[in-house]
Amino acid sequence: MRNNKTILIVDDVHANMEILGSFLKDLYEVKYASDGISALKMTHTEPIPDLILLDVEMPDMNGFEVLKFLKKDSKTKNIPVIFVTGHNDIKNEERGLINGAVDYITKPISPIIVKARVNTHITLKHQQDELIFRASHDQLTEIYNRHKLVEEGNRYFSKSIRHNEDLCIAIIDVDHFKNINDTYGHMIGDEVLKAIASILHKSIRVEDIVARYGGEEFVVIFDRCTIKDAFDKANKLRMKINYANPGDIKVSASFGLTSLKHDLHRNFDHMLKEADDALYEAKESGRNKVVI
Ligand code: GH3
Ligand code: MG
Ligand code: MG
Ligand code: MG
Ligand code: MG
Repeated sequence: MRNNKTILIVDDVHANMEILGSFLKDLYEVKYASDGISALKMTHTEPIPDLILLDVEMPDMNGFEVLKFLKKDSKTKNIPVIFVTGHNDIKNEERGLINGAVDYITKPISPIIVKARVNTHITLKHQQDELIFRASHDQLTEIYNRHKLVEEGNRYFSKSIRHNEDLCIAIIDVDHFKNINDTYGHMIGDEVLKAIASILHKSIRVEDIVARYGGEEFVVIFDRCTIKDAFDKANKLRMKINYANPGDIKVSASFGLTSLKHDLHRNFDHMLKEADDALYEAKESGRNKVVI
């Protein structure tokens, strides 16, 4: 059965590429590169390969060098690499595996063995991707979960301290959400949460972060953003939520906003605490507003 996975075959000898391609192309999308440089380029163009079959002996850049570049780049370091080579000495196999190749196949190749090994590593990679996604995303809204928020929050915090940059965060809490559940039912409540998550996700810049913090609470991280700009952005988000009327239901949310004070804040948790205090004030003073 054919699936939507892509395999990149890298070999300087055209006939070798064709042999491998001939029995993989019915099962996978196959891309070809005849040298290291074009192979590395192809790992950055869609469709990104899910697995690479890599020759060792190639002019200009050999397979080990290609592997080294792949491992150095966070975007490509998790693509499984299988060496397919005429070198059947143990030193090369050791070198390939120690440097992070998942497998090492020597010629002459058996199509059945190549297909089986490729299938094993494609499956493992798929399962790993699935686990990473589930560990970092909220199931209902599919935006980042709290675990990922804390991880990213700490990363943004350190980066902002290091480069002396502005950083703001908002905690957003849906107003009287319990009433929505009580009036329309929990399922409709879920749809409202999904709609709000989608508004937030679509409205922020790529460098910003949005996560589901808890039940009906979200956090937005505004990267390199002054408190004045973050206040404007938060108000725009608040109004978008007002105008959304998901399922014809009127919803609003309160925002607690804070900025990183380089001399005061020691970690991301302190910012969360301060944003939460501001949120409490927003709730106390009438809801549907942004409080700093
Ligand atoms: P306030 O304006 O003070 O924030 O009032 P509220 O009703 O929004 O706050 P409260 O904390 O009393 O209620 C939050 C509700 O959110 C209670 C809980 O059942 C509901 N909730 C939490 N998670 C989910 C969820 O995943 N789906 C649905 N439908 N409801 C949820
Ligand atoms: Mg070669
Ligand atoms: Mg709440
Ligand atoms: Mg509450
Ligand atoms: Mg609430």
